[in-house]
Amino acid sequence: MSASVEEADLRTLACDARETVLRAVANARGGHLGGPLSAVDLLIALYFGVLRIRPEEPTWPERDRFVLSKGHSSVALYAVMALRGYFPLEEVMTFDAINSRLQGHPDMTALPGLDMSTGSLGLGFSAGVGIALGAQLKGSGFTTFVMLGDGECNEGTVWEGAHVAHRYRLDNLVAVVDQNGLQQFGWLDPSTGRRVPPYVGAELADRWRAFGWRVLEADGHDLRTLPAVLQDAREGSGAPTVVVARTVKGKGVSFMEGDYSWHSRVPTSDELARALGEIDVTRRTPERVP
Ligand SMILES: Cc1ncc(C[n+]2csc(CCOP(=O)(O)OP(=O)(O)O)c2C)c(N)n1
Repeated sequence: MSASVEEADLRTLACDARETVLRAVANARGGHLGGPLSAVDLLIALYFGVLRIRPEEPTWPERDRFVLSKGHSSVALYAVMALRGYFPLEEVMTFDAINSRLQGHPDMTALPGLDMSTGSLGLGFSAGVGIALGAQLKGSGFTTFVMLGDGECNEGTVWEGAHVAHRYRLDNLVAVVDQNGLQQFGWLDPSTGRRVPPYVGAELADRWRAFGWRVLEADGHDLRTLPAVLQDAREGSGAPTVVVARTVKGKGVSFMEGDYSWHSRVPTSDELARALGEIDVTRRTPERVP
């Protein structure tokens, strides 16, 4: 079932997850960092405060479903699943190895506990809509949560799925958008040389609203408030709900934050040591809001 964990513990768990993400990508010499680090707090809030799951019984029929549609952030999901007890934390160090269950993009045929294989942006969300529709038709009581990136919301399939979810009044479906304002490269603003966010200001929330969704907005790093917002999201009635969560790409490591070039860069050993040092300071400073 959902674990009841204090906010201070959630923050420690988030530090543990960030450390694991950094070590796993450095060890694999490949993978993504910016998107996984922006998603960590949302994943911690979901897995430790919201999802009704049984890690020891991953196929429990009544479990809430979770689909990481931004599948390139798999390493963060693996870190959080391991911390929640699905498998040993050490296994995350096999990330992306040829025979590992923990592939660069989630493979549900390899790892129990995954509800969908993802990686092609937009498709995981559509699958989540289908899972929720199936549950509605069968009268099943679980909620389906799907996490997307804001860059991913450029995909046409996202809006086709959003349309269908509203058409069938899927109030058992919650989308969580990790709105970190950056994608892989994105669009360049030639006048400033800076990257233009996929959606500016309230534009993204307004679009979901225009598609008939109930919209909740949140600080995607505030573990004091996130569990309650995500809990509220599952209480929708008559409409699907989206949580548009403001986040920072590369969150937790100062020299990665807000820099799109860390989307999928591997840290040098010096950069890794500096990054882990920063995570450690955050872990040992309980009053510091990361
Ligand atoms: C259909 C498809 N096109 C392109 C890619 C390559 N790709 C992987 S991640 C990414 C950027 C995604 O941006 P966003 O959704 O904002 O993710 P985040 O910033 O959270 O990492 C792209 C283009 C892909 N995985 N799937």
